[in-house]
Amino acid sequence: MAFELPALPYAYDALAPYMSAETLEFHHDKHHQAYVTNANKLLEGSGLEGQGLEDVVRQSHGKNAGLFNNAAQHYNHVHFWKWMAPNGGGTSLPGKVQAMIDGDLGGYDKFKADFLAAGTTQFGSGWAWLALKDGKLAIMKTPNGENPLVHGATPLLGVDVWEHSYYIDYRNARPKYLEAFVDSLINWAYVEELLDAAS
Ligand code: MN3
Repeated sequence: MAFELPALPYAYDALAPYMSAETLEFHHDKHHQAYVTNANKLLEGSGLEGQGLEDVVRQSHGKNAGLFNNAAQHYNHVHFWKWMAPNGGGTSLPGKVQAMIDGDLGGYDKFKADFLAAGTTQFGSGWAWLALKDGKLAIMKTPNGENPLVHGATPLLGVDVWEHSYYIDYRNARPKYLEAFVDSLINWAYVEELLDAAS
């Protein structure tokens, strides 16, 4: 079962001005496509053919670096497109995720500050995350393609901090990109959907 590049769930210009059509054209059509193409090549002969994407990610971790990097990035980007929506962000969150952010992370303002700090301090390429671990929400950061799946946690929200995600729109200003992501792009309905599925 070959991996496939999913279509973006919105038009290329739907996230402007926070993320431009040019960024989405390069990021989705070139970068994500390359992860899919490479993962499919590396899956052949790996012994993991026929496994689902999450299992390929977990089982290749620490054993098959090439396959892991590309399959994990495919997983991360499949969700990344859905973690954003036109008119996203804001402070009006669905009930369950709001309650857990209040209970586990000290409220929305502290969540936002800690999530931005995780993304800002991830040195080099990687991701910042809101994840469910042992029944509680946690903020995490990971290098390169790594994600919470390989740390026994379920990713609920992730932001790509590779330069290809923000350099066209924000140049070197990663903190501005992260702030726009939280304030204006997060698809909280999808975060709630993943939280419901995981708990
Ligand atoms: Mn990316």
